[in-house]
Amino acid sequence: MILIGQYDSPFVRRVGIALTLYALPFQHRPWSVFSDADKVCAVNPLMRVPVMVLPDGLALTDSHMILDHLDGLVEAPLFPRSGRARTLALRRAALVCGAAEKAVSLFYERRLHEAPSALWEDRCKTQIAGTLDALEAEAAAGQWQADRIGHDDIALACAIGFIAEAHATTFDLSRWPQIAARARAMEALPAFRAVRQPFLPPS
Ligand SMILES: N[C@@H](CCC(=O)N[C@@H](CS)C(=O)NCC(=O)O)C(=O)O
Repeated sequence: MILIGQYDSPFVRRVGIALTLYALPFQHRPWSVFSDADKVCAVNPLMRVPVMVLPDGLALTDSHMILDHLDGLVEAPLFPRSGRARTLALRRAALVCGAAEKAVSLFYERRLHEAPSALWEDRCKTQIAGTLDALEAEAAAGQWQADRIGHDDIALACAIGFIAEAHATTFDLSRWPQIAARARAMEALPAFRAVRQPFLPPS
């Protein structure tokens, strides 16, 4: 299997961490969606990462879909296989990844437009902060199990890491102490330390 994309993407990184925790062998091609756009486009017409190229050449896109495929390859998947626990974990992962998507969108708005739209910036900031508020409340209420690491937790660490680096002066993480602490604890683990890359703005 070949994982395409740089680890400063929260979506590529969550797949790389899952592969590492699963001890599944893979090759990594750290292609940029900007400077390597032609190569990314050849495997994904959406020109987005992550892309996972399977041994038969089939290219999967979107971190959720890729993780669903990986979960089918292992005995102990990082999303529960069924039941309420699965629904809750999928829901949390969707919220976390949604916040990460808005954080990427906010970054592109600021970086790629000469005059960023204040309306769009404010909307993204509201969406990100509101989602983190909701997740913080759930963590504070003990609704986020502390004794296991799942895809939702990995997504959280990747999203918080991206927000901290790409939007250091926009968001003060001390507003979300529980989820920030949870992310910090995961970042100390070997798989998270092995699969990381400082944020590189597109040139
Ligand atoms: N929902 C997707 C989001 C992927 C995504 O937004 N990737 C970004 C990099 S962080 C990208 O490829 N952006 C380039 C673009 O959208 O043109 C996933 O979970 O994989």
